Amino acid sequence: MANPMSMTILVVVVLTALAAVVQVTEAVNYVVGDTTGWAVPSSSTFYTTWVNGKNFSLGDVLEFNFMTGQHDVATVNKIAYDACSIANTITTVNTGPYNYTINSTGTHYFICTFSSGGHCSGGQKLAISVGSSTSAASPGSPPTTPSSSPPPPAGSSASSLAATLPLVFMTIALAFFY
Ligand SMILES: [Cu+2]
Repeated sequence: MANPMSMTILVVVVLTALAAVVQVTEAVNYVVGDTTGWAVPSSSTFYTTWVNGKNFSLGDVLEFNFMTGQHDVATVNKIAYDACSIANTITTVNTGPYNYTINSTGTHYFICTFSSGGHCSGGQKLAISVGSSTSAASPGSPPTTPSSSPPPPAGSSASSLAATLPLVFMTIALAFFY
């Protein structure tokens, strides 16, 4: 018969296992431009390059690091993004650093409106594509090509479960032996 101490250990281990599984779906925090931050980059393709290989999801956070008064972060549509037009911004944040939480799918466009769009023209512009799942197609790839779809993601959550479940069962067994 399990004694109170064993039950306590059991509860702790089960909660720890659950926490490990939940952690897999935790939001990712991206520092835009990494150490460059949110600035006029040395190359106009800098932020396009920064985006490459990243898989943005709902709930992830984009951290725009900039000095208040030197840059801003404006959300715009594709037309304004392409043209670096500052006439029709959707939202503008003037205070840095700014944490933007991704709350919708689709493509999100950001520019700096400083210098009448000159910062944007210099490359201070960011476009990210947000899929509804982790297996979302990369931006620009045709959506209807099932033959090229990747194998079902052997997700980290599955492997995490596989790693933690034996631990849980072992503890349950121990709890009954002691
Ligand atoms: Cu700027």
